[in-house]
Amino acid sequence: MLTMDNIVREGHPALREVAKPLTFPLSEEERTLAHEMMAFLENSQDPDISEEYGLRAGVGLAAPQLAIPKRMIAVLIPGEYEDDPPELKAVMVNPKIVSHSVENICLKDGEGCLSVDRDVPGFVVRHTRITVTYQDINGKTFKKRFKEYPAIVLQHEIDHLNGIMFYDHINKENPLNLDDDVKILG
Ligand code: UDB
Ligand code: ZN
Repeated sequence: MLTMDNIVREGHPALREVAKPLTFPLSEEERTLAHEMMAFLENSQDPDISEEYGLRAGVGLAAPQLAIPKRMIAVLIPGEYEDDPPELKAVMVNPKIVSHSVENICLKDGEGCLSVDRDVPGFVVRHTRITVTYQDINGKTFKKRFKEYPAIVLQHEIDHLNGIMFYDHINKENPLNLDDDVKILG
């Protein structure tokens, strides 16, 4: 199983590369990767398993974080209440933001990253709503709209496919500067 030891940290060149599109059918290895990435998120959100293996509770993971330069992400956003079905559970292959809102949003407490072992304060401004095209592991194509928290997570993960880290979006001079038309979530 994947643990924090499999996740590369800032400074590793894999996090700054532009990942390559996948072609179908996926190889056996690529299908296994998809399942392992989702299993990591599930394990990380399980209190017993995460404690036993020292996992941070993750909502998203991108293949470049495993030093695999391929355009694959996994997202697992829990439902509002315990035992609710997940708000979003998906492995997305070749995800692409094809349109987005003019309105922007950011998380009240900023962002962190499984590949970043420090607190980086500052607002990370994202699009409030996005339309994403992607393929599932079988090559079926989807076009879906996401808003608010799921949209933020997807933008964070798709950034990883393009070598972009969350703190690249933080205003260097004034990290807590925010245009007054940006919505704050949380
Ligand atoms: C995370 N987790 O996974 F609302 F069950 C962050 C870390 C960096 C703190 C582990 C997170 O926000 N957990 C969380 C939030 C909830 C409910 C819950 C767990 N990521 C993903 C990442 O680093 N992917 O590359 C960072 C998030 C910051 C904003 C979007 C993704
Ligand atoms: Zn990240």
